[in-house]
Amino acid sequence: MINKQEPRSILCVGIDRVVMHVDLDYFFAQCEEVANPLLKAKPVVVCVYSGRSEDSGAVSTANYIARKYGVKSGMPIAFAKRILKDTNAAFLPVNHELYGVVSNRVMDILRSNADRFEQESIDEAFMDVSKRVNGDFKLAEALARSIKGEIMDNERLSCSIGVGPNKVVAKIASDFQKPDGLTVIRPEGVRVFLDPLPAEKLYGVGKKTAKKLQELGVFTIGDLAAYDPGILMQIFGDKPGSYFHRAAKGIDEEPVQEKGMAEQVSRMITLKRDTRDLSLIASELDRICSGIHARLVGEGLLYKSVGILAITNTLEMRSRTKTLENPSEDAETIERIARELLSKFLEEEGAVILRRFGVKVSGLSKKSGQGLTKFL
Ligand code: DCP
Ligand code: CA
Ligand code: CA
Repeated sequence: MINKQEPRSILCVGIDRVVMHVDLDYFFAQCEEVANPLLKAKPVVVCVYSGRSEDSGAVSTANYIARKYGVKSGMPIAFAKRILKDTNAAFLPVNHELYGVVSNRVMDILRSNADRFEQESIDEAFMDVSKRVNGDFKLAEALARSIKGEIMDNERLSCSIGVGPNKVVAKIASDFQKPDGLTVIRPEGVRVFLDPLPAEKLYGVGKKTAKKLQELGVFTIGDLAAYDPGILMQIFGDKPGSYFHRAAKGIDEEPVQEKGMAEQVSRMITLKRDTRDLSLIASELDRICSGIHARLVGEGLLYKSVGILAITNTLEMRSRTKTLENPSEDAETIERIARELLSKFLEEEGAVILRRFGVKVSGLSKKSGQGLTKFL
C-alpha cells in the first residue's frame, strides 16, 4: 500500500525530485561488440585471465547470448568454456583502455543532460533532472528516451534507465528491465513497485545481510518495510538498520553529487611464482600499468606521482615513489617510472624476493575541460 504520510523529499521544495540511474548493458562485452560488430551474433565472454594457467581466471562479463547459456560474471573461465563448447563463442581478454575511453564519452553525454550528476562506476551514473523536467515524470520519461537515443546514436550502445523520486528507487528501477530497459516509478507508485521485490535488490543488502534477513522471515522489500525498525537497528547497527527501514519504504534523501576524487589508483597482482627476476615481473608490470591508465582515462584524471608496491615472500610490504614536476596523463610515463623504481629497488635490496607486486599513481587531479557540458 502507498503510505501518503511519508515525505517525498526535503531537498526540492515546490517540485518533485526526479532522479535517473543509467546503467550500460553488458558493458565490457558491448564495447567489444561495437569495436567488432561481427561479435554481435555470437556468445561473447570477456575474461580476466590470471595467467597462472591457460584458462585460469574469471569471467568479467558476457553478452546476453552467452548469458542465455548460463554464463555469469565471476564464473571460472574454464566453466564458461565448457558451457559454450558447442557454440561459436568468442572469449576475449579485458581491454580496460577501450572501456575507459568509451565510458568517459558516455559520462559526458549524461553529464550534459543532468542538473546534477554523479558517476557511480565505470558504467553507471545518477542524474538529478528535477529542474530540467520541472518535477514532471512524463517529461523525465521523454528525457530518458532521448538520452538512450543519444548514447545509441553516438556510441552504438544500449543502456537501461530507471527514473524515480530518489537514488534508491532509481537504481532498483534501472535494474528492473534489462537490457535496453526504461522503468519510470512515480512517487505514488514506489511502494507498489518495491514491496514484492526480493530484499537483495535494495542497494546495500548483500548476500550476508539477505541471509540474516531471511532468518528473520524477511524475504521481500515489503517484508523489510514492515519490520520493526528498532530490531533492525539492534541487529545491523543504528545507521544501517535505519537505512534499511527507510530505503525499503522508498525514502531516501541522499543528494546526487559528484563524488570526491580517489586519492590514488593502484593495482596489485600475485606473481606466478615468487621471484626477483626483473624480466618476469616486468611483463606483469605493463599489464598493471595499462589497467591503471585506463581507469585514469575513464575518470579524466591526471597523476603527479608514480609508485611501486611490493610484498615479499616473507610478507613484508615495501614501496618506492617518484613525483613528477608536472601532472601527466600518459601511459608510457607510468610504465617507465614503475620499471625504473622496480629495477632500482631490486638492485638496492639484493636479497629480496617478491610474492606480490603492484603499481600506484597518486597526486590526482581532474583534467581541465572535464565536467563541462558539450554546449559550453
Ligand atoms: N565486472 C567485472 N566483474 C564482475 C562484475 C562486473 O569485471 N564480477 C565489469 C564488467 C561489466 C562491468 O563491470 O561489464 C559493469 O558491471 P555490471 O554489473 O553493470 O554488468 P554488465 O554491464 O556487464 O551487465 P548488465 O547488462 O547486467 O548491466
Ligand atoms: Ca551494466
Ligand atoms: Ca553497473
